[in-house]
Amino acid sequence: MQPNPLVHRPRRRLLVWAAALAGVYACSFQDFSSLQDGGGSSGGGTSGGGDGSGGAGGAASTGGSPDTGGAASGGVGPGSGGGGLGGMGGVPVSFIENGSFETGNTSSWDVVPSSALQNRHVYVQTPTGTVPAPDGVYELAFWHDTDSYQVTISQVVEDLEDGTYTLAGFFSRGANMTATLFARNCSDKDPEPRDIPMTDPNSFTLFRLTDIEVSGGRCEVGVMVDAGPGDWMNVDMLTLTKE
Ligand SMILES: [Ca+2]
Repeated sequence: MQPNPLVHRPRRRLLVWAAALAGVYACSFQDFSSLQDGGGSSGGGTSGGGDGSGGAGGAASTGGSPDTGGAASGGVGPGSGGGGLGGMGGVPVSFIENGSFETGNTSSWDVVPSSALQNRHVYVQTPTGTVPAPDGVYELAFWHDTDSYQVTISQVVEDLEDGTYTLAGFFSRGANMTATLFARNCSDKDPEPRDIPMTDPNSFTLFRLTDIEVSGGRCEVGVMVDAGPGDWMNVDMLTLTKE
């Protein structure tokens, strides 16, 4: 698989990233294009629930909209500092660790309740259907065949410059569940959480929470799910970028 553009990389690899952004790594570049150009979604769809029941396959792609298009003003790049990548064409940095779940697990994320992992209400998987993950080989999945559950997966990002940020991700989900994208404890005027809409089950849709004001360097971002038996959502490529 091609290098994942969203995990943190040592800066000595900037040339590699530059090559990736230039389109040498076509697979990754497709995702960047969606982010940069405001295209609706990438990837070929969703794998459905943990048993693969939703994986209808297909290379569906949805168009952008004001709500779902364009996660960042200029794409997402490597690094964990706050300085951006001067001389790299203004490529913004995603400050989220393991936002594409390419560790194969939920490392760097807080899962509440933690029993949701043991109970397999949420887990990292390789797609179980024919539809690839939007980025890399792993995706986050919420699904259980018999349980109703609530779970939050979040990450406290630190050492942020004061400013305005956007949280974005690729989502594919079925009916019935409630899922929200949130940012909290970022300043005294946190944005309202946004409901992640139901999507075409055969595609991922880029969805974002904008105008996140950060003051004081810290910001907690994540996804909250309230689901019943059989409800499902797959998530990939979560990013937090400075606007
Ligand atoms: Ca991934």
